[in-house]
Amino acid sequence: MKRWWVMPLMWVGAAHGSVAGGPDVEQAERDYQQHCQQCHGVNRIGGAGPALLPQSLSRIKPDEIRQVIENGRPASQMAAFGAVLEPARIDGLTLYLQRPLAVEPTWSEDDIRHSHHVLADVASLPDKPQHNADPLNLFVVVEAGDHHVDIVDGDRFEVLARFASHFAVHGGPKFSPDGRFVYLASRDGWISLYDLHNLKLIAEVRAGLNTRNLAVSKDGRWVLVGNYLPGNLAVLDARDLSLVKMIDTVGRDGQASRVSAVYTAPPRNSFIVALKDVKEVWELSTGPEPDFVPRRIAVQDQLDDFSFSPDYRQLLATSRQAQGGQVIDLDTGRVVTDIALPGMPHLGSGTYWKRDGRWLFATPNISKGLVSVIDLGTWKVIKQIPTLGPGFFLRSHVNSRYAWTDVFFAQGNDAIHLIDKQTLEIAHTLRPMPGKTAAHVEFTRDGRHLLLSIWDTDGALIVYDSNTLEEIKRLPMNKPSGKYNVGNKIEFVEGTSH
Ligand code: DHE
Repeated sequence: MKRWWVMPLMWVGAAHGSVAGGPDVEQAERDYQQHCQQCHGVNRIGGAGPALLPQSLSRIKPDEIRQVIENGRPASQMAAFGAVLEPARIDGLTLYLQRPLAVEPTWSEDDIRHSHHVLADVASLPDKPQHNADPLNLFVVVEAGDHHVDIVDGDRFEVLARFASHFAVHGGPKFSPDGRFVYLASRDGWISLYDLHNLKLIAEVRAGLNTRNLAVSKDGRWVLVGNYLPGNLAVLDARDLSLVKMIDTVGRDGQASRVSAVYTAPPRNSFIVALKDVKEVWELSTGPEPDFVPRRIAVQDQLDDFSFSPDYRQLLATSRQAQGGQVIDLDTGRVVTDIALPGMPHLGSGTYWKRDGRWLFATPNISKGLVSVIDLGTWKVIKQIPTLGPGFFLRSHVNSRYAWTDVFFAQGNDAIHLIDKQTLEIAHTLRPMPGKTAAHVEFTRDGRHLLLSIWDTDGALIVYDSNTLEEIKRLPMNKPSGKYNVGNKIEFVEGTSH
């Protein structure tokens, strides 16, 4: 799925020295050693600054990499090198950073253990909220523009705390079952444990070099981290993030695989693991005294992206072979049916709701301007709702009559559609800040209000009344991306992401 973000590398690159008119790789390497490695690590795996590996940079346009080298990054330690390096040397560095290392970097159990820091002793902290907001109606908001996280009071819509995160916290912070703790994963592999009662960071560990996401077990004891680099899983103790076990993700046929994503399946008391390179889905029991030995479910194809039925008995997955969706029964491990879905459905961002007593599941589509609606009883597509362009997220709440979706990949991505969950028609199209990308909403715990991101360095979090659609408040923010309501997440409510 990376292809929408990756700019093609125009430089095929000579192994040594420069080619006519091309960049001087050896010079770029010397420049890296002299100017960058102190913060970004001897072999580019990161240090005080983020990792500078192709895996870490693949979503950033080369031009942006160049800009950052030249001008630095505001509100960070990243200095500007425009006055130090000539333009051709900056070009060389830009290209050098996107090249794979000659030897793939490793990250061992010892590396994980050495990176582990406990920053506060939970036992000595009050176990009641030290703020006067409703602890189950807090939002955790990721500000991607300057790598910060905000804790927002979901009744007053005020920021209670703001702290610097590691580089590129991606989707899906997860919570302890009581909602006190939140676990964040950065693309660079850093896992952070934050106490929402005391508004304090508790612990951090680097569980991998390039991480996909994390999941917390139903009982709140374990954190599972899924990595691309190295391709493996790390089981952490949820109390302090200490390493419990590392599991290499190797298929039955011996082939190593990256991990696409990990999820918790509460009714099954297990973690479900999607593997990127082998035709298997894994289930790890999190019951009492778990051994974290995977149950391997053989599937017909590598599954790219998936979601669950409301009872977690079935997996809805996109598969290259089925050219659409595939339904897999998690108990039998069998494919129940294929679902003909056009384009590239983004099942992980899909959501379900009830209509006339039946469960429906709707998914946005990242290559076509439509939202597909599936009847979960028959697995038939009952409606394709045309939108203004391909979208990324879809979100609702049991108390909202609308499902909100964006047109992230379209020219006019300042638009937001509100789909009426009963008529399955677009009821409203809003343009909250014309010219600026609008995407990703999350509802308050009672569903009366919702927060929408304006995805821009000069962006905002806009609070709406979910019934009247009246704008209640605007909080200026720097590229707010995902936001997560504690109550909705720990109760796994209908309409939100799990
Ligand atoms: Fe995400 C969630 C994968 C690109 C913002 N994204 C997720 C999850 C996965 C995923 C597996 C679920 C995590 C969970 O619940 O724990 N994302 C991918 C990709 O494979 C993809 C397409 C390419 C990649 O490089 O990884 C991708 N994602 C992006 C972006 O470019 C976005 C827009 C900006 C960013 O931060 O990188 C982005 N992803 C998000 C957000 C969520 C997310 C905001 C959380 C959704 C939610 O509400 O739970």
